[in-house]
Amino acid sequence: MADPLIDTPGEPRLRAVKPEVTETASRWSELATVLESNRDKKLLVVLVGYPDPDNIGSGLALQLLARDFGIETNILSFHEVSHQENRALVKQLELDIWLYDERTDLSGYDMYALVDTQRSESTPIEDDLAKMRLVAVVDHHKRLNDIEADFIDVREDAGSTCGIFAEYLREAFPDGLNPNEPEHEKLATALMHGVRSDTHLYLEACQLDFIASAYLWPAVDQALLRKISAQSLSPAVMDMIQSALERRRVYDNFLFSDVGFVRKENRDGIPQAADFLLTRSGIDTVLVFGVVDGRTIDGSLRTRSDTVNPDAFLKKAFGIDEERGSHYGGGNVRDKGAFQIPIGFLAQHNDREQLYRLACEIIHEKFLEAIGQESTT
Ligand SMILES: [Mn+2]
Repeated sequence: MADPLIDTPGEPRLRAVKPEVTETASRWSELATVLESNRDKKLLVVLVGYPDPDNIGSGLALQLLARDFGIETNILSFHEVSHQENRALVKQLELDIWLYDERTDLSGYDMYALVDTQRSESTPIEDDLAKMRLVAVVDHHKRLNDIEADFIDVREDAGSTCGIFAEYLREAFPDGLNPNEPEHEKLATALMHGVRSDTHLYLEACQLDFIASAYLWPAVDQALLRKISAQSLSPAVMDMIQSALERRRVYDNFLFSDVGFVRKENRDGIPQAADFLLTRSGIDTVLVFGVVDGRTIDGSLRTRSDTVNPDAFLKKAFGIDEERGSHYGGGNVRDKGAFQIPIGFLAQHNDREQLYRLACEIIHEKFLEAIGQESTT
């Protein structure tokens, strides 16, 4: 069947799309070759960090693509799905995401894949992973460390990893996903949600994300997509936004704030608070952090500045974790980034408030240094 997105003779105006399409074919066939050489094995998709629409959708896409090679794929997460939208995604689509605990049995897996992850965080299964083969890395984040895998497709200019997977699907299913097949409909809906959510509803999208959406659209369950993307804020997240508002400090067009102690399941309120504060006029860059489960300082950076590069900003501000040999944080080129700093030994301190003040001071100081301001406290 003719692909409406590929030019046909006599329609030169569509020609601009062609180079990307040609390259796509080779990327997918490369990945297909890797999958073929691992036929009938079991694949573990490791979601490092918090599950979000882009990494969940990407994991599902890889699962479906690998199935054609007799590969059984499980998606493993280390954190409970926390953002209200993501919970709705998992619940409404009845997704099967495996949540790690000490009893998780990884025997039987000799290969794994990483999707949509900077891998800035180490996982509790590092020893198991060391024994497995890393077969695929598909991502749009800047790499924090060098990585070796059988197949690597990292495109920093892509708005979403789901968009990259939609490209592979276009090669694997050139006639489109089938809306009458529940698995296809689920996948199309999840990928569409991933693209929308990672591109700020297409404001940060690139051509790849639009082509992906055009391809996915016929198989998307629109009513469900609307339901997933219109979830209301949980009271805990709303309280976090309130704390962030109350504690905000403004330096020119920078805003710095924190949300206090946060339970792991509410951790996604941190980026949401940052998103909200960024809507204040006169502000173009926001950093919000909180202490998660008393163990790590988690922060989010949001910017619409032309000059702030979140990845460079966070790497400069917080530097390198010597122990792991990687940066505490990083981000994409355009608009967001995150960092996580373990509190480690100090977490045993029984005066939580004092511990918090200390953390707050350090982060504040690093932030001021990064924006070139002197500390006034
Ligand atoms: Mn992403």
